[in-house]
Amino acid sequence: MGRTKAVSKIPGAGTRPWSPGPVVVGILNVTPDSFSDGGSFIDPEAAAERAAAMLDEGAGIIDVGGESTRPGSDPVSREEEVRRVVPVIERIITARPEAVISVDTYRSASAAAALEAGASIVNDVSALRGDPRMASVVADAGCPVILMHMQGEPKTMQSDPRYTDVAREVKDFLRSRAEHAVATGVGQENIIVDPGIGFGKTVEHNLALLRDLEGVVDLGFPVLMGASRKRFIGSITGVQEAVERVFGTVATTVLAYERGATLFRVHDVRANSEALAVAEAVLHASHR
Ligand code: HH2
Repeated sequence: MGRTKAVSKIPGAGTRPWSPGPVVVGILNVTPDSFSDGGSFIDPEAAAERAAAMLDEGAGIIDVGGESTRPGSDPVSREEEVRRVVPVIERIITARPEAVISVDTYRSASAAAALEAGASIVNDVSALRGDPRMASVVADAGCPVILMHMQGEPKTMQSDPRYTDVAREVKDFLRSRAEHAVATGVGQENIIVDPGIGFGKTVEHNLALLRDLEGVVDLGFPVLMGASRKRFIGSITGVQEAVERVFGTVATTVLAYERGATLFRVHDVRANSEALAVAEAVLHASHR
């Protein structure tokens, strides 16, 4: 299933289809209703051009999604999701055969179609809870999977999120989902975890998760941070337009990198790549 990728070895961390060091994951929403870029890339040609631009700006992975999971959003059908993402993945791979693509879906059939079209990572915001067949699709493909924390469902998750200790509860959830994934045949080395910034969380919950990110990092899996342009940044900075929240986003990227996250799912690839290059040089005395 899918293509065989050139892989780089990260000592002690298995074989992964991306390079060592911080990785920028460029967001490509092939949707009419995503919260910051909805409607911009619904045309497959425009989407493929956007992917190429993000690769040129430093993205190591392109995350292609066909359904918005913003607060209050409605699900789309599996057929519609496949119809949106597959032609885009095919176009990206034709233009850039070396591109590493993740598919942002919780549906096993959509994941399987995307892997067949050339994706090589599954980004599942439900952490394998949304579809009982997802774990076996990922296990059979032998591909990496992103397991994300979410309290509730997108339609209602922001109505009244509650935790006693958000950092501990998110960590415990991710540990148990990783254990479930391994029990169903997913390779330990193929697991990436994500605290799910903005998914059933208040501003304070998001800030606590960023502040105490080391707890999630201590699980021993690569950690992905997905704070790009999200509402909590606007509520701190006062920037109402999501597309203008780039400076606040960069702050989250650098802080999360310093705390041990290594993958950064962002809309503004160049700004975050440059910030990470400087952070990497300071923290690890390494130039790219
Ligand atoms: N956030 C969104 C979607 N997918 N996947 C992971 N792993 N982590 C995230 O934080 C995450 C995600 C929501 O952001 P976006 O894709 O920009 O918007 P929308 O859901 O409206 O398409």
